[in-house]
Amino acid sequence: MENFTTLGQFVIEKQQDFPYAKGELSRLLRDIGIASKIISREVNKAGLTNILGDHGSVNVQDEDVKKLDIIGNETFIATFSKGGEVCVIASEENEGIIPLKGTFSKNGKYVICMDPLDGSSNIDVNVSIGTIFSIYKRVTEVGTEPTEADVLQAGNKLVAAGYVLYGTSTMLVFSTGNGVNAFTLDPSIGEFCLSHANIKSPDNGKIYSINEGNAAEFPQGIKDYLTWVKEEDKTTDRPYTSRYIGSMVADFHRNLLKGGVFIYPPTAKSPNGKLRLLFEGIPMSYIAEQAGGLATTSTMRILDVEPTKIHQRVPIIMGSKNMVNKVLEFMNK
Ligand code: AHM
Ligand code: MG
Repeated sequence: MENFTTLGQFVIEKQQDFPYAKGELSRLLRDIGIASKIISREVNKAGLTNILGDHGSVNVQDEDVKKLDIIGNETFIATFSKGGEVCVIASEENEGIIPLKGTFSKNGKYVICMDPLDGSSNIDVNVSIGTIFSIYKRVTEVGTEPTEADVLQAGNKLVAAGYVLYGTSTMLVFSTGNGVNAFTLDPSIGEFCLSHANIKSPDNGKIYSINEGNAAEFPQGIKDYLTWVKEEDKTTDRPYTSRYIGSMVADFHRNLLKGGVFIYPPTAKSPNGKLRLLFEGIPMSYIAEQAGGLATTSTMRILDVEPTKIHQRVPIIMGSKNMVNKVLEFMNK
């Protein structure tokens, strides 16, 4: 028997560490694992849509071909709808909240916020994409209909959060508030197996990830930081290295393991940046902090921002502790 720990085994072993553990959160994480495997399968055959038919067309089996982000959204909603643990979902793909059908919407104790397929502009070119999720306890009474208040919760109320990276391997990374663990999908047995236990992000690094094409519109502090990272200086190991995939999960994951800073700043056109607080900012900040890093808007901790709108945006500076602090030094000059 090979010596590995599957996601299911890990969740059972660690159940006592989970906040509010009564088996429901464990089942919820198992459901996320199942939905991710389905999406992973679909992502792996995405290139074949050109053979089988594009979105909006009919494939050779006479079936409508759906866009992968729609498949991702429907897969997660359907999986949570069967589980019974969730009362309401907010998804980047839907304008408003999605109360689950039947008695679940009244009796489910948990709330999900998710971006089912982030970085979707990368699908067509076979580049890594991801799923991002957050889990909260509901704030409305169990037994009543959930409301928007259930999804508009600050990150400091999170019960768990994480992401799935569909890369060279498929990897599920999550935290329930006791550090960060990563599970890699072994396709030969169809299981997520623990591959990176208790991930700690290096305090220092030399990777910076930002869409520098927008530099003309960045705040002066970010412009100055970008000049600084390119200067030559042996004592601080500069110049730094620029890496930007344009897929937040992939950019974040690389920086988490290697040390780096991910920045999506405000621009003149988008004063709050592009990324969404509920679906991207909060869950990724939670993982960053749980791994020993930092995540800030430049003026406050992202996990302390009180959401007022489902699709609210937030400026983001996140990653290795000392690198984030260095960016802040420039922002506060
Ligand atoms: P999406 O939710 O529409 O996929 O957009 C989010 C993506 C992130 O994955 C990525 O970090 C960012 O958009 C890249 O944006 P840009 O192309 O402006 O650099
Ligand atoms: Mg997104």
